[in-house]
Amino acid sequence: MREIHLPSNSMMLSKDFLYGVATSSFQIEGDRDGRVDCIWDTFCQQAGTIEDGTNGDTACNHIALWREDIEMIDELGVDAYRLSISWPRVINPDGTTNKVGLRFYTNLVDAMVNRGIKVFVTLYHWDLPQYLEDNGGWLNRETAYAFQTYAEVVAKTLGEKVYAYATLNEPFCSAYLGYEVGIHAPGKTGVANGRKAAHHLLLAHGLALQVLNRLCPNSLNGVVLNFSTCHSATDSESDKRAAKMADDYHNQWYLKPLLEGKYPDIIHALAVEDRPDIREGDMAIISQTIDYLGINFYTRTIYKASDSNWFDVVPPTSTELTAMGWEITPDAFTELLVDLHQQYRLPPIYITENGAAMDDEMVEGNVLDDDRTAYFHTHLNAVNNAIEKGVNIRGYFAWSLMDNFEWALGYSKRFGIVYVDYDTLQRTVKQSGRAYAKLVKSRINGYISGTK
Ligand code: GCO
Repeated sequence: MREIHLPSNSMMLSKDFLYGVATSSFQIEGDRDGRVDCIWDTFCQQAGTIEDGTNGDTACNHIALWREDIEMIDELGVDAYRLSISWPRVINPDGTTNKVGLRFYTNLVDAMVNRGIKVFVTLYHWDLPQYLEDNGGWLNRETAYAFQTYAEVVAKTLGEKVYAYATLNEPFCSAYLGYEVGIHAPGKTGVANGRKAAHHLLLAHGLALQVLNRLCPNSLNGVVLNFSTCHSATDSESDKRAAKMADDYHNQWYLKPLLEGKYPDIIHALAVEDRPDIREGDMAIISQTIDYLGINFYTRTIYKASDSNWFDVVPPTSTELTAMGWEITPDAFTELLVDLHQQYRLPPIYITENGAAMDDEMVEGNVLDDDRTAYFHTHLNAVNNAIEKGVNIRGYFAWSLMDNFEWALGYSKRFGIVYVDYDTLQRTVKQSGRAYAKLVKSRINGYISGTK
């Protein structure tokens, strides 16, 4: 069996470094009857949106099987579980709260805390209530204020039992994929829409952060961003410039406002009508201090200059790909972390997602996914390399606890360290899950000599 090894002096082998597993509400919960519709329910009903024509009606049926799932998390021995709350399971269209939905999350969090598992709650992992989308969704500034109200309900209910709150997961995906290129819900398109949605999401983050800091000052309150390092296809000046523009447009567009209160300069390259409407005070709300930054990383992206003075994606040339067709690039992970550390005054970092979809096969009750274990091995070592270069990284979450609904790709891609049989919903820990558990359990208490 393949294993995950770190250098013997790695601080990631001490219990000061936190290990967890991550999921999100729409991807695992099911039980559509227990909540109102979200934009993904609507999107799934539209022809041609989801590769395998599936939806989230049942998913992993986690709402029914949550006790078993907690048991499984506990058996893996991880320190923390990162989950998201379904906004449409908590707030009804008339503004009243869904008591059953709220009780579900209270029970879940209590059960975790009782087992000594730290809970990381994400408030928004893309499942916007459809009734808000009907009023414009993230194109409507009011949605940011509705999010603040929802955050208050959650913070009052779960309070400081939650170790860490994240306001948003990957606003890049919500804004760009959902409102600019339309491959995610709600399927809208256009630069103006994408940039407007991004601004309202960032505003929503800031407004929710105010509430979290007021009601849960002892929880860690932050946000989760995804990054793909932007590499240039060639050494030509125009391609290098294109890669830099892509980085500004896709990565820094979210981080710079949060940490420095301004958008990157590429905003000036946009037509005036495509720029977001930034009102007085917005950037101050957006750039309040966060306790931590969650970073999600999967792969790098290669760019070349486009004819229109913009940037184009170049497909990977490497043969080392995951089942998503994503290049396996652990060095780019270290590079990303070190670059961000050099560029910004970063708060403490948690790697809130990292993992790989692979073509898993269940053979006689086992999934021998050495390829996924190898991915974890190289990427955890990449994190260790960044720590050695001075980046303050406190923890790592494997994406994902179990196979689940992979958005526009439906159930066709498996990211789990636990296999889910979608006919029986039976869960089986994969070999990578055992390797991860072994690493987690091998840690020792306290300080490791030789580390900073
Ligand atoms: C994301 C989301 C997850 C995905 C995962 C794999 O990072 O896109 O947080 O919901 O399932 O990233 O694509």
